[in-house]
Amino acid sequence: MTSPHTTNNAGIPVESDEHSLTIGPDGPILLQDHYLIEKMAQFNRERVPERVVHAKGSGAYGVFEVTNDVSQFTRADLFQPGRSTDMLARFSTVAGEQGSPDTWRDPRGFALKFYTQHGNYDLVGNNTPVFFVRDTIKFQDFIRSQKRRPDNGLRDNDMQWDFWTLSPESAHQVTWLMGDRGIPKSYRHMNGYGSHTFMWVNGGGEKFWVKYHFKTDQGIDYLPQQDADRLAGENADLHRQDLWQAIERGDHPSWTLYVQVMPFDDAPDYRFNPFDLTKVWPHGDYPLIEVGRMRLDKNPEDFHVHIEQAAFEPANMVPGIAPSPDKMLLGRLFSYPDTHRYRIGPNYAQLPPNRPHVPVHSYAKDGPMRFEPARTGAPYAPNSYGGPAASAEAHRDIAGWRAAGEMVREAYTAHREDDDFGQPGTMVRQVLDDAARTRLVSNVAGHLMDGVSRPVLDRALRYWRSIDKETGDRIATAVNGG
Ligand code: HDE
Repeated sequence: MTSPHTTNNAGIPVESDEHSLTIGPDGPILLQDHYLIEKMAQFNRERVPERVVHAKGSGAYGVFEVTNDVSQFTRADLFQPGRSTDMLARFSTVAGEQGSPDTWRDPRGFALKFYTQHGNYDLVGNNTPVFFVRDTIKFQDFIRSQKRRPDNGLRDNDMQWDFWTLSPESAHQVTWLMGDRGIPKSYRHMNGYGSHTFMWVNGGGEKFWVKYHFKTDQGIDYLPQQDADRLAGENADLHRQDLWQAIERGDHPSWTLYVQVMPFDDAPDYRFNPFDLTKVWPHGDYPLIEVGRMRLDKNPEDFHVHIEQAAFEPANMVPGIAPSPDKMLLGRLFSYPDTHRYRIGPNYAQLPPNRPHVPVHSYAKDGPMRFEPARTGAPYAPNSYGGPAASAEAHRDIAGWRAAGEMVREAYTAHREDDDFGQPGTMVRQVLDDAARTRLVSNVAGHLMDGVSRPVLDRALRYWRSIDKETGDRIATAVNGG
């Protein structure tokens, strides 16, 4: 097969990719070498800004298939019996930049986009069921404490522990992060969680609170700290490579989706605030109900187009699914489309990974890089020319919860177990075995001995003793060299 002739971006054959146009061999370069200028200018614009968090990631396309009948809980199209829905997944680390190692200790993003019959449903979760903070207003401070210092551009464990120990609601997520699951063996070997509580609404208008759990069918597996440190130097792209190669060889990774369902009226009297993102719902209270399976079977044709420009947004909820009063989730509904407009551009929703697989009848028009023509003749609503009209039926789910009262800035305190250290303590004592507890102690001590100064260090030891006295004492002994 003969290779095609190179063309410029306008499809015109070019003369050379080796020599620019000059006057004589030593002469000045000519401005009319349009192709040279196009090449340089295009190169200068190859990057879009990396994501401010979750910059390093990898993804693939796949299919979600329903395996159980949950229509009694939701009318969402993608969860109806027999349904199969195309989807995109992107996994990521959180704090590292684009080129950072895949094996650094960090939560992992687990972002999903389902191309449903009622438009895109995005479930933008993590590989952990909880988070470090419970109010959106703390997120920016939290992330700054985890990323680089403004003065020397270095990451700094002192800063991390300073923030964590001054924010005791972080204890559950920090315990999780410092344990085995803080460094998954690969993206295929971790679970995914919707993390927040969401509302589901069935065909009869009945409401439920739900939490999503995607359990890996490859089995949970992790990397010990020493192996992860070594691999970070040997192959920074280990998890990207693993995912790509597994799909290429036909070993398509899959996850089984389960939900926990809480009856709507249980929420006010539950033992802790069910909308608090630092808490899990014990399975004894609300057992897992199987929903379906997602399988990733197609690598992206072009990483930049399909993965770098993928734009996930928690506000993309389809009929049958709605937000809960989780303050983190509510903040995220605003933040994501805002970042996409800045990072990718205002018409980001038209790009291949973001485009719904159903027709768009929006009145949006124009703007930079618009390439889909507006499909409405009269670009305003209401109009007398048969333009699209909004449907009260489609959005009845959103008007889902009652709220009344004064404007307040208030902590959750109304429930019996709204404390910060109870659930992480249970995790250490009842979920981890002896060997896992020993690795936790060693991971935390190693981290604390790397640049954490007093008084932050003392506060960190008190924090761990509040989670679990014995574990805290063991960490103190390791740190103080006793
Ligand atoms: Fe994100 N987060 N986040 N986040 N997040 C972003 O969106 C934000 C939070 C998560 O693969 C950003 O496109 C706020 C929780 C994933 O493209 C940004 C808050 C959870 C991804 C943003 C949170 C997540 C992001 C950065 C506090 C798990 C990567 C670039 C309320 C349940 C998605 C971007 C992908 C990315 C904001 C907290 C998951 C800045 C304000 C909690 C998986 O918009």
